[in-house]
Amino acid sequence: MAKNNNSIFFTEGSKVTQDSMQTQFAEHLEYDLAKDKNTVTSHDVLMALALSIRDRLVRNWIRTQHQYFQSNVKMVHYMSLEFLMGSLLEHSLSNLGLSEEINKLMKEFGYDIESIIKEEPDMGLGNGGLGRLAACFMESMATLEIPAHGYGIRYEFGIFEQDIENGYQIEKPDHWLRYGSPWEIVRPEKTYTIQFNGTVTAEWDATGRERFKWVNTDNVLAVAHDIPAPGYQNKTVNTLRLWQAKATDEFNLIDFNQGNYLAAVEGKNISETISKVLYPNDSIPSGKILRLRQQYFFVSATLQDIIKHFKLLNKDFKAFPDKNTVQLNDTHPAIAIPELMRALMDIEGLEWNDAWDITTKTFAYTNHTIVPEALEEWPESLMNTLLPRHMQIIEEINRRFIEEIKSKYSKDNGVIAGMSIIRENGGGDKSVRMAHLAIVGSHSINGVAELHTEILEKYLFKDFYKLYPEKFNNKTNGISIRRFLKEANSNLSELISASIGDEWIKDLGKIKKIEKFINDKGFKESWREIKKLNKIRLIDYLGSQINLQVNPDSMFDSQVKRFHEYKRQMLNVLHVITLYNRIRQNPKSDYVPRTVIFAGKAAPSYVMAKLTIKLINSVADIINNDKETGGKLKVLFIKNYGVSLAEKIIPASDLSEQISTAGFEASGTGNMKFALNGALTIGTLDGANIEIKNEVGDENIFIFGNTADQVLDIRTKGYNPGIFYENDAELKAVVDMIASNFFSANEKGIFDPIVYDLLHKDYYQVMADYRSYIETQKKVEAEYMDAENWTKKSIFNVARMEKFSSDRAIREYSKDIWKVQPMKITLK
Ligand code: NBG
Repeated sequence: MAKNNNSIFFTEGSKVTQDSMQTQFAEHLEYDLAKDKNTVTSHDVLMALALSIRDRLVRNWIRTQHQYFQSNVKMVHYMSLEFLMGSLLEHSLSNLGLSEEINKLMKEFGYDIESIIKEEPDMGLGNGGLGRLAACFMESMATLEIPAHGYGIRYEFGIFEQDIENGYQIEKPDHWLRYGSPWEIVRPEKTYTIQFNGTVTAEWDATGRERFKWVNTDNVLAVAHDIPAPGYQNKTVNTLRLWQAKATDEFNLIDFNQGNYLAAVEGKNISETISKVLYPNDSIPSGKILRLRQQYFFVSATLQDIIKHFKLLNKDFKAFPDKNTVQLNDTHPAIAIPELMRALMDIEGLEWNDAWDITTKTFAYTNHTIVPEALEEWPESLMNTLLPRHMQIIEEINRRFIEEIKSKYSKDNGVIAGMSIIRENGGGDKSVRMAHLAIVGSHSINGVAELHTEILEKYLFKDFYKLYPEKFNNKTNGISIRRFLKEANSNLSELISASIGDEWIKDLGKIKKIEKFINDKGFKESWREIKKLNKIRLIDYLGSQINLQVNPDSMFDSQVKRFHEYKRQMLNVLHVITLYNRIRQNPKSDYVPRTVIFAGKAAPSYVMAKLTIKLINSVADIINNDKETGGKLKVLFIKNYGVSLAEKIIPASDLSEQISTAGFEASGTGNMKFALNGALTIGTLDGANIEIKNEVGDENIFIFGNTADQVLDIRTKGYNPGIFYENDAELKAVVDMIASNFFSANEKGIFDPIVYDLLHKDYYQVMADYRSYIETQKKVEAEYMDAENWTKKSIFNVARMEKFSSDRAIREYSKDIWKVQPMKITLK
């Protein structure tokens, strides 16, 4: 692009001084977008601004990559099928330290930065916690100057857009790339061939060794698209490399030669579907062949990329694990284990033992869920067709592993069958347990909160833990402080910085200093004022989407996360109906006005989760239109939850609902985001809630319900939810209302499956925790009435969040698992 100051964007008499940012902006508008001030749209403004910001990132990006290369540094490769990045403009501005300057500049040009930011579609390449964690980790790795790459798929369609029609969730495609992304840079030179299907041949080489070849395969190309991942106000810019599937040029020759040109081209479309769409399932399996193709596609491209890079700088593969460490984000990329084995043996010519040693030293595996249906298994028949060489390798890994079990651990056939990578399902039907493969092929296995890791060791992977105790470790999750406090809650972040300085942004331990203000009236008033401003900002942001009056002085009580039965949005609904009944029965009593906020998507195939969304909307309809409840209770379902919405809802919330059945939420990260923004948690002793409680102190959190041990105990002894219904009049009234179509007069019977489940199954023990939850909500109200006291607790929550910074998590991964050191980028 030409660099001059004669852009047609500047008009005569413009007050703007033409320094480089202004020039860049104007030039991008003119030369990249071919617009002048008469034709410019808000989308053009976004693009031009983003491209100008990217220009600023690029120099450091090149320097960073160059310095990594020059010093042949050990790299972290974070392999993840999901990266829920959210929007990048505001974040890049903040990390570059340009927010104020650009604010001013845009104002001078007559634009409002807020609306430009709103224009950017979220990069929603993930479902929920797991994908967002990957994004927070990218940010922390860059901030801590850890040499790292993220590797994933450039889905053309990210997580679906959720609409609500007549209370039901409707899914619409998320065409985030419709008008192109200003952030990505295509790297045609980084294109790799990915093989599928075909057969395996074996021949003896000159040294008398059997060599395997994977031949007659169907090939697809993987093309790299790079996104910059900048650190907070340093020079590090790491890379998020996303692969796009492209057809090879090898047309189907038979079709082609017979003059059937179109049929020949059709094959191309099929191969390109690999990177079309993200599977919208969170903690439930898809089991689809395309999903396995996606997994292998990005894993193979990534390993080819890593190996190619390695060979430019190193000769001996033994050094591979000293230069590379790969973190497998759940089992989704676990096929990387046989793929690296294949590459090392079949392509690079290494022997099994050497290849295995390198492989296990390279990989580390993070488990993110114990929900049994989410543990991936692939049918052997599918693997044999799609990845025949990998299936052979897996069989050999398993054969050797079983030998190891027998010699070191147990000869019991039951134990062996339970640990085997290949599950025998009877009748010759077999499947590959990806978690077992990941455990056997990695040197580290971690859970994401203390309780979760304990559950892995004690139950889910008990035998593996006994066999390999040294492999297991805990790494409690964390969140990006920059994104979720500094950017999302700029008012609070300014108040904090004005009071204690801004070191907390890079070192969250420093935020403790705000504890000295707990008795400072002015500080506390500002604290409350900011919460109220954030509520108003949220209401404004939602605009016409909500057609009811929301009271910014009411308690904002939020449960925002994916819909899943174990997360128990149902329990929250039962509380809402209970409150409604109490208000109707005693309208004159004192109530804390509440706005109960729900947001979240359900997997399109998850019937119960979708029905829960419908129930919430139906309950909201009745309650919000009942004059009796008026200012006391409102229910809000905010549609299309995503990162940008989270950044608005969380800072506006007073109460954070973290009410999963104990033992099921591996960690949770929303819980951390709310506490960091001064919301108090009502929650079970589950996931990271336990650690939050330990940090903030029992008096600053509301804990209720059965513990994980009790939940298990109840289940083992035989659980009868009907008893709770019979013995609790208030609960009975609530369930009866749902059953008698109080909320579904026009669609009678639609909630019958919910009622049936609550009374007869209730796997997640909603009924068992109801009473304790209701009583605890009562305590919440009492505490909320005392604003001074509540504010104190809110401050304590924020002050004690050090542990939940993703910087802490990344430091632990770097030291304990990856063995990597930070590298300061010094190149000029
Ligand atoms: C989710 C867990 C959360 C956890 C995130 C990040 C999956 C499969 N798991 O509890 O449910 O916080 O992972 O670790 O998305």
